[in-house]
Amino acid sequence: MLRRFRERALRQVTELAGFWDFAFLGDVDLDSVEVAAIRFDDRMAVPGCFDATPRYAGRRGLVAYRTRAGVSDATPHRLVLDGVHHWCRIFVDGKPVCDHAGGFTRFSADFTPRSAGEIVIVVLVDNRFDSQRSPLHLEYYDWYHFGGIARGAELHRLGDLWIDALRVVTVDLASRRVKLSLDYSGLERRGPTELLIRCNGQPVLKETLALGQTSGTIERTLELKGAALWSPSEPNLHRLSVRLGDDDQCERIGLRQVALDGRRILVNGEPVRLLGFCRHEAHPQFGHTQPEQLLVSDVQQLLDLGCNFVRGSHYPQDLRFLDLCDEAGLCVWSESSGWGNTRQQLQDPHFVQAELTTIDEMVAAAFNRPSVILWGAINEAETNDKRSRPAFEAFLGRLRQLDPSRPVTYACNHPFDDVCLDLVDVVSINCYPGWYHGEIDEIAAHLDSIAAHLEAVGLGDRPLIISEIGAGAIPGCRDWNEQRWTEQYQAKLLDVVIRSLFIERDRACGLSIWQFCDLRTSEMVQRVLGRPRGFNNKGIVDEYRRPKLAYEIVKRHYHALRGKLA
Ligand code: ADA
Repeated sequence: MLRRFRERALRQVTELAGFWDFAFLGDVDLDSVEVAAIRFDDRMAVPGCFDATPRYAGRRGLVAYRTRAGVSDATPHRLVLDGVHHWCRIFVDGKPVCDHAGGFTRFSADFTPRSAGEIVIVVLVDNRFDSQRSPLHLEYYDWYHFGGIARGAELHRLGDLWIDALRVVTVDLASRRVKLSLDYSGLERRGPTELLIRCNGQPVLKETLALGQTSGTIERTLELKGAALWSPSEPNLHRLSVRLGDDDQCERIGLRQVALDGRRILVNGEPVRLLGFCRHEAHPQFGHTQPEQLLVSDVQQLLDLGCNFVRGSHYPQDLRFLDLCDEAGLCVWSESSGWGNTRQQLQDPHFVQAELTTIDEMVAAAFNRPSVILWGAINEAETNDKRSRPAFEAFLGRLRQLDPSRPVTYACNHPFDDVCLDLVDVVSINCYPGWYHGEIDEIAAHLDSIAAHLEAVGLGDRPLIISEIGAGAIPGCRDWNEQRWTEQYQAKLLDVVIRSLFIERDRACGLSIWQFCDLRTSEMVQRVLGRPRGFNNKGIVDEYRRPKLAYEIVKRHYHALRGKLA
């Protein structure tokens, strides 16, 4: 996958994007499929979602993708896939090497080819709903679950010693000190091995190590003297490259610290008011795949709107989107996959494990992105039932364990009876006054009652983000009555929301309006009947990113509010 920086200079990496052979197998039993007998009678783009193409639109079933790649020797290799929906099984030269569930995270499959030459990679991909096999893709969720190899694919030659992960955390701003952790693996214990670290091309550390184990973690503290800090207004980035033996990895880091001070979120000690949108990764023509031009265009529009914040709803966003946010100074809430999960699901060890795995993958992939300032667990779960609490303890605990440097949250839609909110660092509330209940003139009172309740339950001193609020507007629907579903109603509602939250009050430190763009909803009849066009129409731009009336109103407010924080 082409990132905004070169991830490796030494490791042999083959980009697998392009046109793969394709076969739609349909509603067949996965285990009965004989891979060698598949007749590949079509072709498909990778990355891409097959069911966003006209021939397979709306179809669910098992499909097969096939490509070939060259390998130069019989040392360990790794296939790196950035997102396959919803479930897949990977075969290399006919042998199964990995199963994976969950479409929005990077994972990898290791194998050792028999010899130098050509290998054949087949990926069986399943976009059918199956709560056992893909517990994180459930039909009732309020978005259309597209299928396919939706994000990038690469083949890496690992050789005999390789870097598995690189994590960099800012430990002291004044001295520009960062802590670097490097996970490595190898085939055998090695003699002296060189470790070389450079920042922006300049050597900052050179050592010869005796690696006593075949795998382990190397930790070093580095002082990056004179390195400019990253902040939303000055998003300075630095290239940190590590070479271990013959392998290497480069990260583009930002020096910054996120902290909390009562009701405020601080970046480098400065309070930030988060002004933004919830963003889905969906497009009628590309499904969950995000072509570069779409990513650039979304970031341009978010900046044009005056945003400094994006909530990646309701799953980890494309890594290239995070790269662009790093450059633009857009702060990101990175959220694990989930939507409205019930207490039964949250008590099911299989579901909990799937969620924990996705959390691990999300954090591993986005750890070094300075734009990510907040980790979020599942959206709108049944957190008003105490039986859901152990699952949330596990999710938030895992996030903290993997990364103590960022605060954690989840989007709660039970502001008055949630029983897990004390577990978070930042309280985040989804609410729809003026849309699902009450009228526009009741919005301010509703926000006050949420604040009063938080105070009453001892959460009055924690930062508060209104993580969803909004109104549906069918694109082009304007009417003298300005009733619900018109663009005027949405514009009026969002005007009142922003005034109430930030001009007339200052309890909240953030807002992510629901939502940035319209998107297709689930095919379930109950869902479609409540969603004109079969779309969630609460976008401020439609699915082709054409602005609605509310765009200019939000833009005016957000630009005026930026920089006006005491
Ligand atoms: C919820 C949910 C969103 C969306 C929204 C709506 O708050 O988190 O994904 O479904 O409701 O539009 O009703």
